[in-house]
Amino acid sequence: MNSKLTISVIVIILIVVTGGFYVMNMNKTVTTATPADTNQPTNAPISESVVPSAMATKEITIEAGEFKFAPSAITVKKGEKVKLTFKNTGKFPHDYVIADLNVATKVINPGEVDMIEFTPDKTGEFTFICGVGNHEEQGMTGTLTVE
Ligand SMILES: [Cu+2]
Repeated sequence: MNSKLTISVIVIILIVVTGGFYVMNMNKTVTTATPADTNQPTNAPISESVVPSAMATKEITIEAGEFKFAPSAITVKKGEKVKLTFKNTGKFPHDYVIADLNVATKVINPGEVDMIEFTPDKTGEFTFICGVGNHEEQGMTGTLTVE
């Protein structure tokens, strides 16, 4: 094995890899968001022009207690990204499961919050439940409607 040739090849690979990282970092710097205009109200809706190629994200908060979800009926659109904040306001651990859509939060303890994101890819009515113990039988169910 020619060791000079081997070293040359390694050096060339290092240059290519380093150059690649440099270009990737350049792109990151360019796409970094600028701070919001301080004159704008902080909770102003994001204008649709910010995300021209995708539908806006639907943000939903669901609270879990004994033994119910609030709200227990939710409607979203097919293909719309759903950002779900799940809060346990009860006294027992709870989770949130939509088996038909392969969606589930972690089991969280009282006072905890879990956040998940999913994009429904089919329309219909899907039952969601709490999978802990017999909470489903005690009333922890609801319906997610995908239009
Ligand atoms: Cu539960």
